[in-house]
Amino acid sequence: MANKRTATIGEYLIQRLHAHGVRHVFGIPGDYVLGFYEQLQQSPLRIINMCDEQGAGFAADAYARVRGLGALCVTYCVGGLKVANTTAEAFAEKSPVIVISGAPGVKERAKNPLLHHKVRDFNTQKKVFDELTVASTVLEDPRMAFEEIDRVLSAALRYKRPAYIELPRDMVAVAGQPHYRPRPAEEASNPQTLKAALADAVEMINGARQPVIIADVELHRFGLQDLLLQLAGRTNIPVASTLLGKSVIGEQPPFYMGVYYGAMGREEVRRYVERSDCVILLGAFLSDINLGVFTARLDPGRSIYATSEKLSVRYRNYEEVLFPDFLQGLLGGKLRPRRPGRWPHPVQMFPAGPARPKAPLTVRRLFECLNAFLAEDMVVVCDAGEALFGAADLYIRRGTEFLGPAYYASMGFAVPASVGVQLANPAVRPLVLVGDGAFQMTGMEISTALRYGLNPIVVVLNNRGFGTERPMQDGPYNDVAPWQYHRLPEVLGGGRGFLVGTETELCQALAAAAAHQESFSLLEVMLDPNDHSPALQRLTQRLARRI
Ligand SMILES: Cc1ncc(C[n+]2csc(CCOP(=O)(O)OP(=O)(O)O)c2C)c(N)n1
Ligand SMILES: [Mg+2]
Repeated sequence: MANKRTATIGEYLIQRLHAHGVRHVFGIPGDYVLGFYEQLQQSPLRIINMCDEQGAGFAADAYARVRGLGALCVTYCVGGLKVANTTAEAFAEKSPVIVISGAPGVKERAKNPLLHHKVRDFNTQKKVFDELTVASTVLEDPRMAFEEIDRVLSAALRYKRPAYIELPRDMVAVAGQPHYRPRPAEEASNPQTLKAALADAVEMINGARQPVIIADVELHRFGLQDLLLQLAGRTNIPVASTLLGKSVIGEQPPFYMGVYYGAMGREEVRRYVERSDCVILLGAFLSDINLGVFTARLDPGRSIYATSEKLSVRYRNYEEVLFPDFLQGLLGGKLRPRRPGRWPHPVQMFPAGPARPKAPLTVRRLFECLNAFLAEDMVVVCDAGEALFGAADLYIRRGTEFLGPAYYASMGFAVPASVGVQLANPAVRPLVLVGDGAFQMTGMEISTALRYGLNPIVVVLNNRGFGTERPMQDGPYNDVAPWQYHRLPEVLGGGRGFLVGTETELCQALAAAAAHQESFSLLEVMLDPNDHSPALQRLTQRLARRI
C-alpha cells in the first residue's frame, strides 16, 4: 500500500459515500459538475438521472429513509436551489441526504466575475443550505477536503439530517491530504446523567397507572425498532405511533394500538393516550400534522420525552444522554412488568369482495380495498393530501413500510420517492398514493421509473383538484387542469394505465397491476371532489363539535 497514490477530492467523496452504504446518486448534470459526473460514472456508484432536480431530491430522501444515507448531485444554483425544498423536508423529517453541488472553480472566483448561474455572490447557495442542513462545506482547500468530507458525513449520520457539500470544479481532480485516515466518530453519554435520567424515568413509569409509549420516526432512523419491541414486550406497555412514525414497528405486535393522531385519529386511541398518566414519547416530533393538527392534548408534566436531541422527564431536562443509550438503559433497568391490560387494537381487515360493485368509488372504499390488496413486499409511499390522511388507517404488515411527508407535507414527494425506495431495496414494490394536484408537480418521474426498469403501482386520486383544501376554503384556485393520467403510458412508451370509476374496476385494475411486473402501472381513480377520507372527516366533525 506504500506506493498507493493519494485519492483526488472527488474520488475520496465517492469512496466515503460507498463506505456508508450509498450505491446510487440522484441528479442532473451541468457544466460545473461534469468532471465529478465522469468520476461517478467510473465508480461503483450508479448515477440515476431524474426528470427534474426536485425529483432527485425526493428520491434521495426516500433512499436515505430506507437505506440510512442518500445522495444527490446537481449543478450550481439552477440545480442546487431546486432541491432547497426537498432538503428542507429531509431536514424537518430527519432524513440524512448528502447534497453535492458543483460550483465555479476556486480560481475562476478571483475578481468576482459574472459567471453564469451566479446569484448575488459565490456564497449565495452555500448560505441557503446553511439554513437547511446540519453541516455544510465548500471543498476549496485540498489540505482540509478529506477531513471536511468526513465531518459533514458524520454530522448527517449523527443527527439524521441532510448535509451540503459544494465541489468547485477545479478541485474535483486535485489530490487531497496524503496518508489521511478517517477518525471514527466517538460519542458517549455522560454516565452520571444517564443514570440519573434512567432512575427518574423508571420511577415515573413504575408509579404510573396507565403508561403508554408513543413511537416515532427516530426509532426508525436510528434502527432501534427491536429495542422498542423488547421494551414493550417485556413490560406490557402498549404502543401508539404517530403518522410520521407509522409502521415503525408494523401493526401486528399485540401491544400495538394504532396511530395517535389527535382528533384525526381513531377516537379510542386518542382517549387511551390522553388519559395516560405517563406518556413515553420515543424519538417523537411534537408537530401539528404529526399529532393531528393541534388537536393532540399531551401534557409535559405527564410525559417522558426522549430524542437524539433532547431528553426530559416531566419538566426536568437531561443533557449529554444519547438516545440509544437511554432506550437500552430502560430495557436493562428495573421497569416492572405489567399484566396485559385492555387497550385498543388496529382495525385489521375489510370485506373481501366489492360491497357495491357498480357504485362510484368513495375515498373510504378506495382505502378499504387497498388495505385488502396490500402485500408483504409492498412499501406504501404517500403524497400530501387525502393520500396521506387516508393511509393513516392502512394496516401495514411489517416494520418500515410506510413513507410519507407527514410533517413538512410538501406535495410532489411520492412518485419520485418511489424511485428512491425501489433502488434502495429492490426486493420491495412501491404502492404509490398520490393526489392529482401533487401528481401534476412531479408525476413525470414515473418516466424515470420506466427508464431504470422499476415497477411501482401508482394510484392517482383524481378528485379534480386540491381536495383537502376545499373544506377550509373553496374557489376555482383549488381546481387543477383535467389530465388523462391513465393515458400517460402512450406518451412515455411503456407502463400500463387504468381508468377506475367503480369498485369492480378497482379490483380488476389492482389484480392486473399486481400481475404486471415488467414496468409501472398507473391507476387513475375517479373520486368526487367533495368526498373525503375518514381521517379528514373525523377532524372536521370534532372541530365542528367544539365550535
Ligand atoms: C408544494 C406544496 N404546495 C402547496 C401545498 C398546499 N397544499 C396542501 S394539500 C394541497 C392540495 C393537494 O391536492 P392533491 O394532491 O390533489 O390532493 P388532495 O388534497 O386532492 O387529496 C395543497 C395545495 C403543499 N402542501 N405543498
Ligand atoms: Mg386532488
